[in-house]
Amino acid sequence: MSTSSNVAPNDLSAFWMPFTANRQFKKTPRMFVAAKDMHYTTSDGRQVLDGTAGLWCCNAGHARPKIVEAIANQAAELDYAPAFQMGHPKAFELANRLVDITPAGLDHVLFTNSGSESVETALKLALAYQKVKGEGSRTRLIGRERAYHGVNFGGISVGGIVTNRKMFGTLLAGVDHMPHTHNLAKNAFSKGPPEYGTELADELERIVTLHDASTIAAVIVEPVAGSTGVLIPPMGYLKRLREITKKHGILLIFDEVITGYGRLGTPFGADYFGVTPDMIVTAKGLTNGVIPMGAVMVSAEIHDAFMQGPEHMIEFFHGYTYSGNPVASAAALATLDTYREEGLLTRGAELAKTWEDALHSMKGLPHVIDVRNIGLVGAIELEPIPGSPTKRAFSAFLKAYEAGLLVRTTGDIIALSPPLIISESQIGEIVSILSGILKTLE
Ligand code: PXG
Repeated sequence: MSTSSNVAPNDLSAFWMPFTANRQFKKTPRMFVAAKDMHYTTSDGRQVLDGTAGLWCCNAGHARPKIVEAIANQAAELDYAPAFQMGHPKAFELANRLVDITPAGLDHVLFTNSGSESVETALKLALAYQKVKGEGSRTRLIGRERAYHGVNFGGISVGGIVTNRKMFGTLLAGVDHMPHTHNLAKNAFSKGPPEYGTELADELERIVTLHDASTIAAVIVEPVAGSTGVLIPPMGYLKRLREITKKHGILLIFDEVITGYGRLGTPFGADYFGVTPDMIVTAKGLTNGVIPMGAVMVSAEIHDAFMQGPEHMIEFFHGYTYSGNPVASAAALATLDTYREEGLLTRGAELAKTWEDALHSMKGLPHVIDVRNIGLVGAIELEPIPGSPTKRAFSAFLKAYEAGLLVRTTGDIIALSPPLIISESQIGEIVSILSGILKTLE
């Protein structure tokens, strides 16, 4: 048996790391030991510029004083309150604050602990809503190829990631997928939403015709698909999805785990694209990544449909031990304060042009087959090494880390999503480090 006294502090074998090449990592570990504002400090004492806001979540940068203080105070004052049949004021305050910044009509909030749980919550709510409305035949869920909706069974079922579909059995039944919208032949080096592909939304009509609208509960999409490589929707595509779903009585769920809380230069992707879904799924930036928490914002129509029957009965049979946890709620409130005080939910719009120009200066560098951007998100897609997909981008990631820059890679795509506090000169730094590396890649 291991105890804290007999495990060497540098023994890395026990922790089976998530979504990580464990053997590669443990041979040459990369450890962060501190973080402040735009930088991480490594265990060998180097500063690394955060080009990815952690994992797309530290939108206000690191170790922000208000958030740190709120967490400490809350832990001392009220550490935990039962989430079921009991309440505490900060969860209610937080829900009100979220409703204030969410598009009109999304008036109610359910809390979770992660993006994955927010996705499951939204999918279950969609099915239960159709049931309480008397449309219980609407059991089908529609997702999209190359979609990422977290790691749980509902999310991997509506998601469109081949490894999930290959590795984890039969998944949920009754799910269909729209085609993804990524098309380099037509759209490479687009600035902002690409022009070609709006009509791909009409694939939803085809799916509705195939299954009949009376069997379909909801469609879920990421406004911008993040983790499969920053796939930006064609102009007008999301509006068209909204029209089709409305016409057929199908709920539209936006998974804004990445696009929420200022990433596109607007509070939510829904604002950027001018499309209001029936639910918005969030997490990550809600607490600046500091404490795990997610939130699902839902329409009054959905909420009200459940508020019937005897008043002592639970209306929606779902929730987590930590839904609206006091310390997480305090962290989220302090995060929203920080966003408001520093104008961060719209700062991305002010920086978007500088960001766009900086990224597109990498067009023409070796192996670069696309550069794309929206708000404060960007991607550089590389030509894969023949026979060794992902290797070229992974080696760019390792070299960037050595050179003092944190990037993310997925396949042969380098993704960038810095904290929204980034300065123009730090944008320049990202591009100059990355350009240097791209020139040296095999
Ligand atoms: N939906 C979307 C759209 C996401 O991007 C999740 C759900 C799941 O969230 P949780 O909190 O359960 O991880 C995500 C998460 C990356 C990366 O670098 C992306 C995510 C997570 C970690 C890394 O692409 N997205």
